[in-house]
Amino acid sequence: MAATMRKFSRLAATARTASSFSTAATVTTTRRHLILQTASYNSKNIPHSYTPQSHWLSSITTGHNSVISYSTATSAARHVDEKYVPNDVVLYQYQACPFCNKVKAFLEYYDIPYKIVEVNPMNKKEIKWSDYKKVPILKVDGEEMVNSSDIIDKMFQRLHPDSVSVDDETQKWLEWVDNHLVHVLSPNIYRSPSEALESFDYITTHGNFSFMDRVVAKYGGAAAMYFVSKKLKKRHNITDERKALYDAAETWVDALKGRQYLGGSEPNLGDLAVFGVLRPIRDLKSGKDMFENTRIGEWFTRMENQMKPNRGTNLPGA
Ligand SMILES: N[C@@H](CCC(=O)N[C@@H](CS)C(=O)NCC(=O)O)C(=O)O
Repeated sequence: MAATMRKFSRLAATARTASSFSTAATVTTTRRHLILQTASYNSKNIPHSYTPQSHWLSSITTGHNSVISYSTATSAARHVDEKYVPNDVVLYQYQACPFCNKVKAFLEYYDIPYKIVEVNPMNKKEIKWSDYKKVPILKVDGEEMVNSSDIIDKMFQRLHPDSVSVDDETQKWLEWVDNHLVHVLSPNIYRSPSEALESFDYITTHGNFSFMDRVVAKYGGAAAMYFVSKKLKKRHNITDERKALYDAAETWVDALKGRQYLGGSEPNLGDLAVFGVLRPIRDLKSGKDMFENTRIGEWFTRMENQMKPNRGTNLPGA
């Protein structure tokens, strides 16, 4: 009985995890010291020499307690004032977490080498050492960084030490991602029993679960999240979740105003944030529907091509 209760309370934790796709506290971080990416173009900048070739699925590796190593190419840095290369970067994450994927998009775009520790959402034993109970957590040369927007702010400052403020347009879209776009995701990916199962199949296949936890989480989590997503819809005043997703995608394409990226000819932090949170739904039914029914596909493909390819190999447990 006690064991069953424990299982259910862990399942509830998994459902909470999944629901945080959409319920995470509203974030309105002010990026006080961020730099306009374009402002840092100067003679010190190292030019691009990029070979677009990655597809996001290529970065997915499964396995329990897996640490996946991502190394960088030796080639050019992005347009940064000075090349900042930390020695040891570890991302504690859930593979399907939109906030974690935001951080990953940033690291991959800036060609920062990092390792991944896939956290088991049922016991979170991999992050027991931290007081922060969520992911992403980024450890940079031993320093703990939490909260995706704050992590990106900090890392961006280090890449661009001669900082100026982020421009208002980018700031607006960064807040839109945290306050709107992420909330549209859960009602979509858990929309129907079959989509909820598809999502949990993805979550449990790519996450860090024991065999039994995987089975329990897949079916229990899908059922729980199907119902939770209806509540989330109400909470965020969403009536038609697909329309909300399509509208968000179209809103973003309109925001580009015909530019290749929000950042112009190169992605900026706004592009990376939108791309990061949409990446986990890319191959789910909701993501496929979004690509079929909106104009976002071309920009998304351009962004995929901006990511560094995964050259990593699986390493033994964390
Ligand atoms: N505002 C945070 C939200 C982070 C968040 O809610 N993460 C979820 C995973 S998507 C989480 O760890 N939830 C707590 C849990 O799993 O118990 C951020 O941007 O990093």
